[in-house]
Amino acid sequence: MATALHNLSDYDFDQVPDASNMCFGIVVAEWNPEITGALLDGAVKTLKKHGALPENIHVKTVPGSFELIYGAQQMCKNDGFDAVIVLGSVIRGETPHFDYICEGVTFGIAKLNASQNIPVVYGLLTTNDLQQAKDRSGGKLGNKGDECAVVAIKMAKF
Ligand code: RBF
Repeated sequence: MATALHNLSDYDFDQVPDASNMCFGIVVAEWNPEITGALLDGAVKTLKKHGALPENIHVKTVPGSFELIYGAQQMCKNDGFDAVIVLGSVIRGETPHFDYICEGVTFGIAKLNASQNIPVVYGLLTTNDLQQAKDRSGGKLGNKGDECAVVAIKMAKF
């Protein structure tokens, strides 16, 4: 979680394993594209910074965050991947829909982590407004995409 004291893009470079032999799947939601596009840029840039080859980073889009669960599950079936990252942005609206989507995606991704053979990294921004999402997708609190890339490399190594 990003806080005033923790920037999502801050980490110890030397603590991250070499990713040059790793293969990653990324599933990105199309809702709030300004945010999810920035999350994707951060994740890809950080994977490459640690040696991942462009041809070993496979990106697929899904309509909304709720579809991240199915997208990740399909990617887990691909034997070649070492980790899957899901990226989405859910912004609170006037109805309880926000809570249902967030809970559904969180539960779905948690279930995949307990049932699949590779890690699925949870890159879902759940914010009260657009500004909070901007702050966490390359703004003043860093980029959740960077954090997810680092987690994916570490968990792939695990
Ligand atoms: N998907 C997102 O990724 N982010 C959102 O903020 C978001 N808000 C939604 C609000 C409403 C009222 C509805 C009906 C859907 C929303 N979705 C959002 C889409 C959702 O994740 C999913 O794609 C659709 O519900 C179809 O399964």
